[in-house]
Amino acid sequence: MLTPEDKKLIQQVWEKILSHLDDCGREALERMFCVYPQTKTYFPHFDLHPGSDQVRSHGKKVAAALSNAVKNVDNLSQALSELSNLHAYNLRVDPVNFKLLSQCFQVVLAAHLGKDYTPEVHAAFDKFLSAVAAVLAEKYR
Ligand code: HNI
Repeated sequence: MLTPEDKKLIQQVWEKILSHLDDCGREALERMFCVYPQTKTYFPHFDLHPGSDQVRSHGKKVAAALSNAVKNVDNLSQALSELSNLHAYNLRVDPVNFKLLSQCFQVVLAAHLGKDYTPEVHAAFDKFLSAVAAVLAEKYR
């Protein structure tokens, strides 16, 4: 459960990284493909080299979806409903992979925020990204 304090921290951090959100999305994907190469199997149609146009543009989409989630943190199921359908019914991404991308996104945040990535911010994002992942996976059964 995200506390009011968690939500405040998430919104503050989001403001801070807003100007390079697209980079954060791209970097998270680059980390995921490098650290967990099995995730590349979902993107056989992409050029997955770091910095490729497709990785860049996909990073932008993922970052925009997360922005939408931050804005609708009290109503994630509804806000992410279409994405949840897409991942469950069309893409059929194994839900274990959501955790992997979440973890990579956290590392990107930590690298960008340095000392501002406090344990409290870490905990808040861990809860938030778990909640996003739970919604993306909720249509699987
Ligand atoms: Ni995901 C497409 C958001 C996790 C594989 N994904 C999208 C799109 C968004 C998105 C936004 C674009 C939808 C559209 O075009 O309408 N994905 C997210 C978010 C997370 C996530 C917010 C988790 C936090 N996706 C994952 C994971 C995988 C994944 C973990 C696989 C490892 N996603 C895909 C694939 C596509 C996709 C594959 C389609 C790409 C394409 O353009 O063909």
